[in-house]
Amino acid sequence: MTDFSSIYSQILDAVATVEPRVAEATRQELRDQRRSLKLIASENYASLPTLLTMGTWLSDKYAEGTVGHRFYAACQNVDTVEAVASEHAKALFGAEHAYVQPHSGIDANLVAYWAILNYRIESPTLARLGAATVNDLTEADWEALRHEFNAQRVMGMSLDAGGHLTHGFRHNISGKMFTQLSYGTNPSTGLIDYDALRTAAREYRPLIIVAGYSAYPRRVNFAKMREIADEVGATLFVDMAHFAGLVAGKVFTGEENPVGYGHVIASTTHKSLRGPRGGFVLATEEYAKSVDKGCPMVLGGPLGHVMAAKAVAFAEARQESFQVYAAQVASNAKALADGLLRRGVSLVTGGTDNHLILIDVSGFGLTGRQAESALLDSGVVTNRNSIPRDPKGAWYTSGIRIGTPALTTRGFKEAEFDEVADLIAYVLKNTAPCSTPTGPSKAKYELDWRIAEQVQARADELLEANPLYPGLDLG
Ligand code: DSN
Repeated sequence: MTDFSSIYSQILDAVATVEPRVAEATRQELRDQRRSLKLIASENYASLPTLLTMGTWLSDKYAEGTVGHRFYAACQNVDTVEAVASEHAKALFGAEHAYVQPHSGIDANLVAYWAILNYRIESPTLARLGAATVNDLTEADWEALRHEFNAQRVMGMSLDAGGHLTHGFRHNISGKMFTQLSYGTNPSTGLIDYDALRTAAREYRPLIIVAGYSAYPRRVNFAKMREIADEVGATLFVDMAHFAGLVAGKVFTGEENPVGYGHVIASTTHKSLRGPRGGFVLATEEYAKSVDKGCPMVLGGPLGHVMAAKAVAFAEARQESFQVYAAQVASNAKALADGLLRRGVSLVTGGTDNHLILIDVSGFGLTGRQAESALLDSGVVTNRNSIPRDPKGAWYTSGIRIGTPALTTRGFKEAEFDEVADLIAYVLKNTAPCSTPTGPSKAKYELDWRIAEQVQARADELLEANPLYPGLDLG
């Protein structure tokens, strides 16, 4: 059996000879993660082989280009690693093409956007002008092409409905490079209203429709999204960063599986998919060549060590045990939601059918920021998040987003998540905003320290019964 304790102790001892503060912060991070109920919906715990794969000399190699077509010499080993990662990604998702170079989710989305612009705008323009590459364009043609890029329209889910910054939000480059119209959710059901989306798309005629979310607790019907995209001549781009693990683990099948419906699909590797921090893009054959232009279009040189870790994580996700894990993530989310509802906690859409839950904390008189801090004091790590049409805005918010991927990796099942629901409800019911001369504070709050300690003690019991990296002992 691999002795991870000895491996990591030696690694950290070596680091400490150069910079002890970094070695100590790394040790402390493990202690902290072991001692908290990690409910951040976008986080997980990668396997130790995946983590170890990132710490090698593959990091030292430049390899701009694609497999077998590099702008640097001596890339044979990075070629192997990238080819293996792509092969696993294609097999795992049943995709026609996989590009595993993106360094993060935002990078993956940028690759996707520029691939779509390249395929839909640049290539036809070059063909029309009889040019082989943009280098053959006159200055005037090139100027006109730049205007064409900037004139394109995108429709994505609005941030407060659960969409992501990269889906056209004005403080992200996607909101600056495209004209955009966001779609929301139905005010009474909280669900995506496909009929309203179809009507808006017919009128708006976007080049791209973005499907996907980071804070929507429900599944998406990608067949319907594709039908709408086809009707208006749009490319369907799916951002599956949050739920890639549920796709890989075959929890989302049929019309809920974006593969086969999205022309281009981008994702991170480190959320429900449980890999290293990074991104990747899947595409149909027609978009493949454009996607492969990601580096140097918007990406720096590929990270060989991270692509290697992606290959390991994809290989892990192809094992049957990953399907058991993914099913448990969804079942645990349902148990957590039911437990919260039973204890009088209000949930956006009234529940969940994916891996995440959005709690509306306004009924407790709290902002999301106060709830996030009070829970953190008690050893429960969450993040504040806007709810649809949130009157408190994106800084204070009225919501808390929680998810089950990380604690499911530790072995939590439905019964443990019911206990977690109890802890969350207990903290929220016992937290109150501080008063100020102008009314209740949006940031300051009161929570009896004895309650916080009591919750941490109950959390400790759950955490000790489900250890993180069992057998890894760093002294
Ligand atoms: N930060 C990620 C999340 O928490 O959803 C997405 O950017």
